[in-house]
Amino acid sequence: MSHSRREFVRKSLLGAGAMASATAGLRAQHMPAMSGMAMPAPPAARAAPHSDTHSGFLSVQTPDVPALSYTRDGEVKVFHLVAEPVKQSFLPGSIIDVWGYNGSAPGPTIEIVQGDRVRLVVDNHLPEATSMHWHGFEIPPDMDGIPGVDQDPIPPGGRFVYEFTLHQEGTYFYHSHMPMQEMMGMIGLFIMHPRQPYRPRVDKDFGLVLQEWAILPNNTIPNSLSMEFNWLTLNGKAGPATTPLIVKLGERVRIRFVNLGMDHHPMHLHGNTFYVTGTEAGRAPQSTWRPENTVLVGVAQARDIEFDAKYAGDWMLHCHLPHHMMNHMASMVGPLSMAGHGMQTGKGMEEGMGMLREGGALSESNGPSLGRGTGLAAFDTPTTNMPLPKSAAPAPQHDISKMPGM
Ligand SMILES: [Cu+2]
Repeated sequence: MSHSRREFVRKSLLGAGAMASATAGLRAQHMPAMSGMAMPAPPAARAAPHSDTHSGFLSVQTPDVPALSYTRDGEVKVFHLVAEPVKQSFLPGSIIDVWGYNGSAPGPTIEIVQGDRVRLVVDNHLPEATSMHWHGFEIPPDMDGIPGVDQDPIPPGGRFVYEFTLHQEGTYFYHSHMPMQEMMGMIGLFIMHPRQPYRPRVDKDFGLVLQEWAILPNNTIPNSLSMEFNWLTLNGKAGPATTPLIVKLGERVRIRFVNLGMDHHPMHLHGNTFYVTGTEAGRAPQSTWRPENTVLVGVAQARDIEFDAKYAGDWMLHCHLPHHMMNHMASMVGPLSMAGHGMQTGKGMEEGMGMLREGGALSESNGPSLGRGTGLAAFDTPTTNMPLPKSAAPAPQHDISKMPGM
């Protein structure tokens, strides 16, 4: 291994079983504030790259998700979010129609410093009403964003302006408070930096939003009613299109996970031991830290992990639910589609939710057609979810009747 090769520990974020090798653009932080401007910067300024610090604090990097810059109105930091349809590339060639904010799903990352007063202008460019909830924020109820309780829904073409002072610190997020809009992608990270930096300080700070989607064959629109999901994305990307988190050997690293979907995700890091240092309610007391390598990130939760990058190499980071380790349930596509079963466009709610009408998954009628094949049955199609060398390629079809003992 060359010296330069050893200098870097490369973290590969993967939702599937293949190693990602592409390096990543890392996101940056806010534009310098422009005093006296109450209204948001134009889109070009919002997308502009930033340097590596944020008001003296280390900025959180959210690969593949832009930062949201702000303008100033006196002491108030003014952010502008536009709820709108987004075309999100989960993988090259898989362009999915989702909903998000400012052209991104998840929405752009907001960073503030504990004690800041913020104004959040939310415009609704969706074809239906929406509202914005500030998850876990200790703010007045009329700013909590619950339609029918705290405010009227924001109609299509409408605007609602939220404004409050934030005394908390930690990993938070914003999301639409319409459940089916949550399942269309409407969430974004909201980082509250503490007035005094956490100890020990980290050298790299990353944020990852976990989302899952049910996208039926030949569709580009997620089925938000489905109870079964076939895509897991990290910051809107499925492995191997996820961007590796690049750190130097010896650096202290923080990764902030946020999860909004129908499943909890046990996020597992290879080759390293970490400590859970924070939840969706801020920093955890050091007395509660314990060594782990898998952290369960429940729905609507945030978990911060920290570790010292002591070991050079490409280390996989993935949800350990076996189905969530596959892209698009790739190893099941062949047998399912060959047998003519599985979720299909235009079917009823039960099928869409993975509920079977013709007996259970292990029943005589469904058993052979659901789940993966073994390569032995006549209708099996050898499938794989990664390129393999010829010697490891799936075997050709067997005639099961000619196998020994049959
Ligand atoms: Cu998972």
